[in-house]
Amino acid sequence: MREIVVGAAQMGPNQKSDTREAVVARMLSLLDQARDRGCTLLVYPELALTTFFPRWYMEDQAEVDTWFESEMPNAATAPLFQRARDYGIAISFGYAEKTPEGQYFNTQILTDREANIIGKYRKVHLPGHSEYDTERAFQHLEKRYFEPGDLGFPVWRTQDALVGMAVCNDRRWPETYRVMGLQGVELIVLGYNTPSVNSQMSKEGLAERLYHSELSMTSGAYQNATWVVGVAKCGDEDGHPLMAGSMIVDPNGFVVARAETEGDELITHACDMDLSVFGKETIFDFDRHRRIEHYGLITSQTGVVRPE
Ligand code: CDT
Repeated sequence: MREIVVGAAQMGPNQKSDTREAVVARMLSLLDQARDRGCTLLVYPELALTTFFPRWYMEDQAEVDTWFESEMPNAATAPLFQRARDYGIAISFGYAEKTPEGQYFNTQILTDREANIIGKYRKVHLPGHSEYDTERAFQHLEKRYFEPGDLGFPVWRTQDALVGMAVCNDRRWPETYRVMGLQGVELIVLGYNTPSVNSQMSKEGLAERLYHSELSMTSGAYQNATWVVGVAKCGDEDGHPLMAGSMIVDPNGFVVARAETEGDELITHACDMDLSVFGKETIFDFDRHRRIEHYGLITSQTGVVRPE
């Protein structure tokens, strides 16, 4: 059996005033728990090291830069890499990346069990807006602070499996899963920071938000016969609630582990990679059943064009 014991390290809130060191201390505690439960891969959320800073409008680039990491590992995260290496646990987490060329991305990395970074993914689907929006209950300025990812949706071979990554809003787009599905992906790991209410429609509350998140991940898993692990940063960040709902979804689209709290919480599952084989060889055997002659609009057109 090709098994990866996956841990989803849901994190409670990071306040604006929290230092990277304080956050990493909590990540280390989750790593200790993951070791006790036999994990070989531990997944943390999007922007794990900081608060979800795109809710704050900033004009001073020097201030914006304080939320970004210009190298990884760095002084604050070195203890996490060191302990992951000691335990032989691969890790994946999200952070705001500033490149040496001065580009800014919403990034997630994947290591092997020796803590070498073997994969990097940069968020493709950036939600929100780039200028201050007076119509919203709160801001979501990802389009202001990040560029769309430039690495596509690669898949890496590690721990005898094919593993891909996505970040938050990416999980709502079927293209995300399908591009990795076409590379044979067996496990997709993703982190998210999702506000508990819709900033543009206050009556859309927590229940709907949790439902849409689950719907997106379970359908992506089923339609591509892959494991999906979604990990939240959640709880109240400086008065702004983020939803929880971290889960591990099997290749048939069933939730096999689910977080129960809105704080630091580890959920785990021994994921059999071979569970994806049946779906990939039958109903979702892309080679036999896909009809690409009818899919051209998906890559030639971005928005909706209605007939006259
Ligand atoms: N972080 C992130 O991508 N959050 C979005 C919120 C969308 S509302 C502008 C999400 O899809 O969960």
